[in-house]
Amino acid sequence: MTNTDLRIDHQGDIAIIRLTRPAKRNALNDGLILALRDAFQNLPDTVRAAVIDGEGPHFCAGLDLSELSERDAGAGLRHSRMWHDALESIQHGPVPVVAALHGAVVGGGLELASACHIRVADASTFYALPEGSRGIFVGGGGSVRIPRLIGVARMTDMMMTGRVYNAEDGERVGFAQYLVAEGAALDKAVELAQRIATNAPLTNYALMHALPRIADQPADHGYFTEALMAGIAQDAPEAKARVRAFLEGKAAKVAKG
Ligand code: 1HE
Repeated sequence: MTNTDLRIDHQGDIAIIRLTRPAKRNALNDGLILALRDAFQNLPDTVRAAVIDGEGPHFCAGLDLSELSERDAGAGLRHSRMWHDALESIQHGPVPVVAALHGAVVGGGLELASACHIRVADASTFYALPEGSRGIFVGGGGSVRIPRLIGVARMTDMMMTGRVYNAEDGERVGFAQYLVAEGAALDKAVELAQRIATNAPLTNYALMHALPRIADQPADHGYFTEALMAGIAQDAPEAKARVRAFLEGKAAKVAKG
């Protein structure tokens, strides 16, 4: 399916997936949500990592509110499940995803960012959940993912009081793992994606699929899942080759950060 509000560019083994609806601040209408889902479900096998960014002054203004007014309860439920499906195809999709954030990262835009594995924010970024003041609730998985980043208390505060976090405070509380100068988020996100793409695919798979599930398990189950994943990962020929390369002095040492 082609949607002119989404563009996919390839840079080596990195896919750069860009929201291109700047006149509407990249607000996510149904067509754009389905295009995002389709993009992640159909990434070519050659892609090893992806970056999401947004054209114009803002990353994403969230749900396209112009589509909200006519829905009844049943349609609202199905709409939310459609978002879940799309954002799930990012979080538990084929490759790690780095979000390049700037300007507004609000409502469903924050839900989209939360479904990515790494978030890089530039100094213009701000985070908000205006659902509280619009009389609605999050519907794109935000109530599950956002508390895992910043905690239930902070999310409650954002929705109850309309609190907006700036870029610096957003990094401090855990929205973004990286904070960069204004205009530098995309370059940094691509740099990180390129680094991630050099990992063994099974390691990236474990980080995307096993780690968040282990975090949700009771400790005893988590240890067991970890052991299964560790056994599977170390059995891969690529893991053996990488360890051998280190032991033979042919692989990079860990350098001081
Ligand atoms: C939109 C949307 C939108 C902008 N749906 N049309 N999200 C919100 O409540 C955020 C609403 N948006 C804003 O607060 C501001 O637009 C921004 C802070 C993001 C950007 O401000 P600014 O001054 O740069 O742009 P603007 O002039 O407000 O917007 C430009 C146009 O985009 C304008 O349309 P125009 O026809 O008058 O040019 C806006 O109406 C339009 N626009 N945001 C529709 N969100 C799965 S559930 C998720 C639930 C939610 O996400 S609720 C939160 C929705």
